[in-house]
Amino acid sequence: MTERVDDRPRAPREPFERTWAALAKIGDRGAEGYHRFAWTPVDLALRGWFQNQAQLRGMSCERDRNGNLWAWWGRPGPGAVVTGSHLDSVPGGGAFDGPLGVVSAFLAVDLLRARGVEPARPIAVVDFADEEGARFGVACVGSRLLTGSLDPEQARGLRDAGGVTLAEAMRGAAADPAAIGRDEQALERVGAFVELHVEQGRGLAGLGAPVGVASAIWPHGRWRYAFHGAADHAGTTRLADRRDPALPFAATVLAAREAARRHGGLATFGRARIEPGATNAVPSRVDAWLDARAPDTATLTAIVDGVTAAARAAAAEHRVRVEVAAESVTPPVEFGGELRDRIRGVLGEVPVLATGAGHDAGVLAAHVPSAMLFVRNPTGVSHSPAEHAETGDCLAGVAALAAVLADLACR
Ligand code: HGY
Ligand code: MN
Ligand code: MN
Ligand code: MN
Repeated sequence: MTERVDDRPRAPREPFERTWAALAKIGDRGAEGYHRFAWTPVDLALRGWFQNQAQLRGMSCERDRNGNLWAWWGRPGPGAVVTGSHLDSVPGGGAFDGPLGVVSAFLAVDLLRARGVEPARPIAVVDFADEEGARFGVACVGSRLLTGSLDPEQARGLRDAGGVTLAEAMRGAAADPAAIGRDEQALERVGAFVELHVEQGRGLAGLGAPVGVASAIWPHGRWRYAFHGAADHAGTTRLADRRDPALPFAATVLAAREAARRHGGLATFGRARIEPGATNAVPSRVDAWLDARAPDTATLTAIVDGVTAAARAAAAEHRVRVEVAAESVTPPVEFGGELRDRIRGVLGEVPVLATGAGHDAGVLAAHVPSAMLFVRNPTGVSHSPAEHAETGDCLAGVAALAAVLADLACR
């Protein structure tokens, strides 16, 4: 595939590498990847990095009632052009998912300033809190609370694996959980939101392009399957006498793969908890979480219904009770309209790609004009320490983002 020449001036390499290096150390467990979870000491270190980046640029920095950080070039006010992403990760995550969007935003500001650009509207760099939902189970907490698409009471009660609630975790970080909820003032300021993100897939690699524009986010969600059986001795309980919840769980994992294959979507059980977790006991309970995604809502529903039917049948077969609950469901997002066309006008003929990955831009899109830029990921691997993007492509992403911000903030 011939490399598509992107003749836009590249961003300088050294500032990118310097900014990146300071951030990359935080929450890095080497071969185990990144562990950056909401309201933990690592999160506070990430927030410290963000505030320092803002300070270095003379940008005012504020934390909104939901824990999102905003760095302002110009007085915060309506019609702002907002860019950024998130700094948290999944357990064992990669370096780029989230941070690339925040680092690129700061460096795009540098590039505009170096060119003497004087925006006619405020520009803000944002770090959305808890996008991955790795600690409390719900994705995009900061942007969902900001837009009023997550109930504050429900959010306060979310618990992590150790039983700590989001409210307790926020208090532990000197944030006030009583204040969380829709933030009209913050939302009114956002004239447009553009999120740059490493592509979580191989679309751009296959097209030989360093940068692309998002067309849509697939509908997707998270469902909890709780299998209730009966604890018993692993060494004395006959097979016929067992009510082992691990068996319907295992059948449901295989059924999810089959449902996704049959309907043309994706289904993953990436997280499960077997209790009491004794090697020599038949478990009493298995909690498992399904992540399902599909090109359209009907297909997503067909997959989840298929998985649920299989779970119920397998539970009945093993005299186990199963409860199924949706934990967060995201409708399809179209990044269409005037903003995407305007961005393509600025960037020229760059590829337009859909994605199955959720993003804060997907949450904001229902409330303010939103768009996404993707940067090539050579292998497409993400949510893994192996996630990667070449520095040259990252610099092309910064240059593209700077061109888009200049167009949106100066016209
Ligand atoms: O799960 C997702 O799709 C996103 O990476 N948070
Ligand atoms: Mn992610
Ligand atoms: Mn992300
Ligand atoms: Mn995301």
